[in-house]
Amino acid sequence: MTTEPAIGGEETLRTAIAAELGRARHRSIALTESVDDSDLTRQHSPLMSPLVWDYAHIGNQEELWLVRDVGGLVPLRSDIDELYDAFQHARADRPALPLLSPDEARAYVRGVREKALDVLDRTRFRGRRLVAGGFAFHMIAQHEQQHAETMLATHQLRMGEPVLHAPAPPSASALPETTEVLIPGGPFTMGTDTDPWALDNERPAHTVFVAPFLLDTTPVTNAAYAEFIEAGGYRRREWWTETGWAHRSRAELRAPLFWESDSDGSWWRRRFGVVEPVPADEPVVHVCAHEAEAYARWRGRRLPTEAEWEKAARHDPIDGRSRRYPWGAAEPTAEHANLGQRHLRPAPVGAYPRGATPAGVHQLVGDVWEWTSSVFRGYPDFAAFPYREYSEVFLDSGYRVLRGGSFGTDTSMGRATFRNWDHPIRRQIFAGFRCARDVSPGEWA
Ligand code: AVJ
Ligand code: FE
Repeated sequence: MTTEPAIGGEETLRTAIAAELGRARHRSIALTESVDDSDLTRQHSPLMSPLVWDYAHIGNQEELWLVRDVGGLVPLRSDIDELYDAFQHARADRPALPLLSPDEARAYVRGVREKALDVLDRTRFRGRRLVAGGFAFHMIAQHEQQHAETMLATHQLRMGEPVLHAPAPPSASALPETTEVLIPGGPFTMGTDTDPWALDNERPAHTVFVAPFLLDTTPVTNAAYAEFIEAGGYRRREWWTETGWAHRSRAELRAPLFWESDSDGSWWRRRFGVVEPVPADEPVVHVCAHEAEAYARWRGRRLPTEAEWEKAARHDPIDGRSRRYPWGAAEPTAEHANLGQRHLRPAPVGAYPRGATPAGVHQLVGDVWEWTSSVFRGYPDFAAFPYREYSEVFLDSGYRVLRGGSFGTDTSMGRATFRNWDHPIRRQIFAGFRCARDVSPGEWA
């Protein structure tokens, strides 16, 4: 079903979309203006594009979809499509390309945005599925925000003095009453048909049966993770999967990325250029899926499946329906979740009691992406829309699903149907995890 807003609704939607595009642009400008040209064009890590590539790529996607496709306008620069096509050049090779200079990139994205806003002004949000309900515009705003998170990860990898600043997150105000809760077994609706901004991989809505399981009420903290290290977590093969152990050996993993230990055994971390003691009660971040699984096995736990995560985050056992957010239908505010780069770090566990589920699961959304045990697959009857390269080409290829968003994820992707994915070995993303376990016979009868 397409949504066909009334005329008054159409103006409201147009204003809301313009605001979302503006918010995304404000953020990408902040991420690129905070460093000099050499930092924009440099390769901070072979895992990442130069910042100036992300910036021009944001403009290029906007040109392809909003200016050319929706607007039917002539290209501003058809000569650069190939340079900014993510499938043409690996991230590591991008610094060597004849990219637009920082000033050229700024002029380009400004020019594209001017045209895109003209298109927005004269587009009726009906008819073609691409524009129904304003979808293409919101897709492009989400695309820019996703690259803003990627640029934030590049900032974290950048060496040098701090250039980004943000207030500290709230402190813990109400710890969950228990360390784990029972999520009852039975069916729930996973994915969505009706969320206007849901991307192709979140569709369609379908019923999934989930066996009863226990889920931790918080993500795993740095203190808990440090205990795992202390217990020989990185030295004891029995807690790792075969693939995980092989990777831990090859990559010589010894602690989360960006951690260093002191001679007295205490842990320090580098965070956006600041070296600081690792805070005990924040969710651990910058671990790969293999580290998460080893930790879970050590604790007699496992990672939740993607379906378990989504059921815990959305299923309302009273009316049987799936909600948009763990706390209900209200749009995320600063009280609900640590999203949107409002802070440059995860908040301590217990900092967002208002964002908890009715069953008492805290911080499912925000703070850190949570690794799941699920490989990225299409839901039954998945259909790529509007392009195969957003999701389809990544399905069934060994990518692991991450859920819930991080402190660096925009609120527009805070909905509990949103799916992220990456290689299980990746650690530069803002990823942590929480543990789950099966219900043992006789327990929670
Ligand atoms: C959904 C975060 C895995 O960055 O590769 C950006 C998002 N897709 N441009 C990615 C995306 C196209 C994607 N992730
Ligand atoms: Fe992209």
